[in-house]
Amino acid sequence: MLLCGFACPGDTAIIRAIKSIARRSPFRNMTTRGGHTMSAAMTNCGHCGWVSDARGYRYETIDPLTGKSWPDMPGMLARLGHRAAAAAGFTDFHPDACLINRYVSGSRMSLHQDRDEADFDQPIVSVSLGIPATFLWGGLKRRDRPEKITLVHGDVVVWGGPDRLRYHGIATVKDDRHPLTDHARINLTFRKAH
Ligand code: MD3
Ligand code: FE
Repeated sequence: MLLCGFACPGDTAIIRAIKSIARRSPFRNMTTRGGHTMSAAMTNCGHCGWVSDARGYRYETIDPLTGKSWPDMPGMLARLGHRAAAAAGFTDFHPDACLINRYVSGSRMSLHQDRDEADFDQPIVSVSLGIPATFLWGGLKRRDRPEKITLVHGDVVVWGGPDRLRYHGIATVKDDRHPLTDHARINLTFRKAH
């Protein structure tokens, strides 16, 4: 379910919270198991955070870059994720992880499934901020031709039920400017990892 502009009220507070998180756990370009560097920079907040390195993908309670726990998920962000899930009919969504992706011109995310979470009955809530991007919404098989959906500042999408394991990605981001994020797109994904 696409909730257009759901995150617009409070957007400046969200950006401020992300800057505070990134001072403690900086954005970094993680590597894949295959040794490729991801073009989107990432950090996390919450009890656990998504990490990728030569050993693969997983959730960790310690940020490997700092050796400390990930920054707490601000109540304001946890409530945003909870409210969006509820608006889409998912009650009792209490995220324990929030992955924060930062894209600039040339960044992309290739088609993948999100399968590192314990319970696929729990939805994922994504919040788009800053410059627009073309979201690629595929099917349950990698070869299914993805639909293109433009996501703009403030859009929130709730992915659950039969769509939870659909392949998805972000097409190469084009340069643009937004008053709150300058040349970047920031995407938050609220997850129940454990
Ligand atoms: C559809 N991020 O972090 S969010 C990711 O915009 C990721 O940064 C993209 O894919 C981004 O894993 C897309 C939207 C999203 C997230 C999870 C999904 C779409 C999804 C899970 C199932 C189906
Ligand atoms: Fe994903």
